[in-house]
Parts: sequence; C-alpha cells; structure tokens
Amino acid sequence: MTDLISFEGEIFSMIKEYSTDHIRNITVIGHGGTGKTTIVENLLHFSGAIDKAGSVENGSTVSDFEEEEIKHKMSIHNSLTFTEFENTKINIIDTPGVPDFVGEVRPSLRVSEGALVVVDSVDGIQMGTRKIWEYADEYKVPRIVFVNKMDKEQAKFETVVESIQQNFETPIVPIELPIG
Ligand SMILES: Nc1nc2c(ncn2[C@@H]2O[C@H](COP(=O)(O)OP(=O)(O)OP(=O)(O)O)[C@@H](O)[C@H]2O)c(=O)[nH]1
Ligand SMILES: [Mg+2]
Repeated sequence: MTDLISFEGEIFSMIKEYSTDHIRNITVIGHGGTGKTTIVENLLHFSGAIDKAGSVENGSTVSDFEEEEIKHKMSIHNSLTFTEFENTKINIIDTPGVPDFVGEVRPSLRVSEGALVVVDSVDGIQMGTRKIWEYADEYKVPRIVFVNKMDKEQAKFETVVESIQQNFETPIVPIELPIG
C-alpha cells in the first residue's frame, strides 16, 4: 500500500514492503463479459483499496482505464491491481475475455499461484471458458470458480456447477451455496 506524505510542499511516497510469503498473485479469467472487471472493482472496494466502486458502464473502473477500453466497455489488456488482506499483498490481475485479446491471459497465469474463473450463471460454460480453462491446465494453476450474475432471473447455479463437473477433468466442489 502507498502512503503519501507531504513535506515542505513536496510529496514523498512511502511504499510498504512485503516479504514474499506475504504476497499472492491471482488472475481473474473468464469468457468475455462474464463480469471479471466488475468483480475486481468490488474486491478492491470491499477490501478497502478504493473508496468507491466504479462501473464498466460509466468507464470508471480501476482495470479498464484505457481510452479504447472505456469506449468499447471491455477489457483489452491485462491490468495489475492490488489490495491488502490480513497483512498480505494480493495482486489481482484482470484479464480480457473476448477472443481477440484472450491470449493476454497466458503471461498472467504464468506468474499466478491461483486463478478466479468467472462463469455466467445463465450462459454457463462458453467458448472462452474452455479456452481459459485450457490455459490454466497448461500452467497448472489451481482455480476457484465464481458463478456470477446470480441476480438474473434465469440463473441456474446447480446446472452450471454440474456442467463444469462434466466438461472438465479438474474436480470441483461447491464451497458456498447461493440461497434465497
Ligand atoms: N446483472 C448483472 N450484470 C453484471 C454483473 N456483473 C457484471 N455485470 C455486467 O456485465 C457487463 C460486463 O461486465 P464486465 O465486468 O465488463 O465483464 P468482463 O468479464 O470484464 O468483460 P471483458 O473484459 O470484455 O471480458 C457489464 O455491463 C456489467 O455491468 C452481475 O453480477 N449481474
Ligand atoms: Mg473486463
């Protein structure tokens, strides 16, 4: 985390140092438009890294800051963000999901010890989900699946979980159930 200190009109930045056992790198991956950037924004907000969560719609997210990303309301490049949890620095890399840019995911997975796979609760496994799952297998990255957009009327959590269990070799078990 960075603290800014003003001293006789000059601003000095104090960078907090973390030992390597207090640093985690996590990459957020998923088919285009499943909500990766929105999730990263909210992770940053709820962990206290930013005061207010921005939105993709009004072009105010931390990750999608480039002119083209704001204009097209989609991620084009990897974005490195970070927050702190229990004295550990969590680097969170937001990645693009649309086919033209999904290749960006690979270098991020290479340097990550975990991935957050975002899947749409209505659409389930999509072409981009298969692609990023292959990449995560290639780099042997453990993953957590987040079934997003559970507010939608047609959301089908159990069906999505079953289809992941049937389609991918990596075994998955639900650890939180959405109720209500
Ligand atoms: N209903 C609903 N909409 C959501 C949710 N999360 C994200 N969205 C919307 O889904 C759209 C895509 O969200 P993004 O966060 O840009 O998705 P992304 O996965 O980062 O997209 P790419 O970077 O293009 O791969 C935006 O309009 C979001 O507001 C959710 O939980 N529920
Ligand atoms: Mg995005």
